[in-house]
Amino acid sequence: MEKQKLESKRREEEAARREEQARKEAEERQRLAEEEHAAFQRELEETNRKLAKGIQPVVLPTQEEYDAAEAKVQYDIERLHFAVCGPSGSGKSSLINSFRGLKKGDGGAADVGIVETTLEVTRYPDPRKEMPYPRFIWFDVPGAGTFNIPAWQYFNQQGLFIFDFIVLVYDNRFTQIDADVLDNCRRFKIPVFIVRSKANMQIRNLADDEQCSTPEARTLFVTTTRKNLQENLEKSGLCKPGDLEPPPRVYIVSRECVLDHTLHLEEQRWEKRNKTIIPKEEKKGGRLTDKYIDEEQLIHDLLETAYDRRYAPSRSRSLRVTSTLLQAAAKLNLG
Ligand SMILES: Nc1nc2c(ncn2[C@@H]2O[C@H](COP(=O)(O)OP(=O)(O)OP(=O)(O)O)[C@@H](O)[C@H]2O)c(=O)[nH]1
Ligand SMILES: [Mg+2]
Repeated sequence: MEKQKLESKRREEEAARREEQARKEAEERQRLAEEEHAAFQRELEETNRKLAKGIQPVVLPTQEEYDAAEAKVQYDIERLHFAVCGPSGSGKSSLINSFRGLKKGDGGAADVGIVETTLEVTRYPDPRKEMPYPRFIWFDVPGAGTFNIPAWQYFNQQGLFIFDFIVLVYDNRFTQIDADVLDNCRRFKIPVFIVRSKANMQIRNLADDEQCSTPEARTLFVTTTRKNLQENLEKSGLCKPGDLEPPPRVYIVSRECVLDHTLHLEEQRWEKRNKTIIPKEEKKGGRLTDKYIDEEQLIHDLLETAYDRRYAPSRSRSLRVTSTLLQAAAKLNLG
């Protein structure tokens, strides 16, 4: 009798536990649904606000476009995909070479030139053998605003929404196309690095224009670039007082210094692995440190963000955001 009572009590407790678990799961489903609904509402309000202002609404990718972009870049969940994009001739291919420790003309290096060179999204796996580099794939994305790629279609047509990171390169003026890329990166929650390239050339030109010394031209170039980007971000509504996120920063670099620092890091790693010091005169990297501006910081931040991205469960998050946007697009009939 006693045993029966105990058994029936155990069953009651088990039933209560299951009921509690089912209640919690239902609550979680409800919370997720509300979150998605809220995200959709925000997107809808934003689109309506833009339509009311006469601004062309955001064109969101359809599921087919999303799948096609994934297939085109051979998206691999185990890898990290860096898109290097920006205006034609801004130095994207040169930067990819430097990030990969190569210079123009080396085997496997991207083509570089004064005419429009990169016309197709081109895939460059990182040739370095040590982690995390075998996970990195660099993508050279054709320039925006050229004869071949109409500006307004740039982000979607290049399938930039698929990438894990975007490096946005500009060499001259920060334009509306660049601002649109940033806006889209925020929408798709893609970490973005804004890079002002060809610093060495720009500083030389500025010293010439202003008839000043190289150090003076360098200070002027750095201050003006940072101030100008900030103003442009504010003008495009990408950075407002009271924003929770810090405003995006600009990394001012030259390809030769990016290469110099990349080679320096490689040599440091080699020395550590082999417990040997490379004689100073045989070193290829670390020779131009007095010319560095933001090269070291850029490489550091790229690696750190890649590390966070690799080990945080954010990939599923980005897919969730994408699916929310796709639903929003379907409801708005924009996709
Ligand atoms: N001085 C200097 N020249 C650079 C630098 N980076 C690129 N260039 C030059 O700028 C020109 C364009 O460089 P690319 O790397 O081909 O530029 P891109 O953005 O890939 O060009 P497209 O593929 O045509 O869009 C070339 O003549 C390069 O040699 C740099 O850091 N310093
Ligand atoms: Mg190129």
